Amino acid sequence: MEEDMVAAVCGRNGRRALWLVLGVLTLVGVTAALVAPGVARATVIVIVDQQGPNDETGQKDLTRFTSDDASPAGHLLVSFNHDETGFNGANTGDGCLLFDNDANGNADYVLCVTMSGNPATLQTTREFSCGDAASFKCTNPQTQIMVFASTCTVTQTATDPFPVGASYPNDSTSSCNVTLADFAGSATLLDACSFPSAQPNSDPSDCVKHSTGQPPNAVSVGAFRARRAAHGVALRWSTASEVGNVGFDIVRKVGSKTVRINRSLIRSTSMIRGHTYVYVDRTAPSGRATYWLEAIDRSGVRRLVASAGIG
Ligand SMILES: [Ca+2]
Ligand SMILES: [Ca+2]
Ligand SMILES: [Ca+2]
Ligand SMILES: [Ca+2]
Repeated sequence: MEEDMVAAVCGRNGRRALWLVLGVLTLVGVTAALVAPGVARATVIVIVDQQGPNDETGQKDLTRFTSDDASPAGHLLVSFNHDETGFNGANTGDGCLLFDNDANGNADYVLCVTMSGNPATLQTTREFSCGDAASFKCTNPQTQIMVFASTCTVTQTATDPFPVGASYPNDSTSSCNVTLADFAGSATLLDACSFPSAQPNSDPSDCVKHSTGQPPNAVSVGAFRARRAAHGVALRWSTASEVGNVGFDIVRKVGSKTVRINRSLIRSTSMIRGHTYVYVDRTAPSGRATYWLEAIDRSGVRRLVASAGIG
């Protein structure tokens, strides 16, 4: 049963509550396997489309974005995926990464990629400053930044998070090395969105987090992280809401082999407020692995809501 031990801790008191849980575990003689200080950092945070697979069609459909929390100083390594691996004729894939640099949750800058061809390749990379009035588009005044140092590449990668996605497991991935000096020295990645007509001040066609029409999943996951710990891999996730969600399963993928690592459902601890969960995979292999977090709602519908990799 120890493998199924989950700590559920609320918001701002999370750390204190976590150590309380650790203390209780020690008291009852359980080997502490939850997050220990000094463990290796996860390198990549992955957010999958919060409205699920294929919530938009064709070139509009994005599937995920990533942010590397071990990026070199002065840079931020980020990426986002188009579900399609290529586009026919004059069609283009247009998507932007939206960044906040003053912590108010609205976009101050966007870095935009246009790709074309089959398989899709990079056509242009553009940067804009924005009006800081929305989290999902570059509001006016939108000003194109003509000289910048950030760079992007477009390649096809086997990172489609959705088995029912187009050309699974392949997506077109825009990988960007953001030079923070372009963005007045700091930037937090808010979202990735596709836009019609390559105009980031228009309403988005599809975003990874912001809903563009489809109802959001019952559960909204802010971040899902995997970190190597003393007794396995510690998986930590936070939710903003869990309305109608009954619990979670975690699936580990190594090579082509997938296995559910929790023996019984990891139950949601709240139906309204968000929580932070920690689960330790005690049988984690030493090499690379990908973890998928699945949410199960009251109707028994399960949705992939996040994934995380460990090297
Ligand atoms: Ca999508
Ligand atoms: Ca795909
Ligand atoms: Ca802002
Ligand atoms: Ca979406």
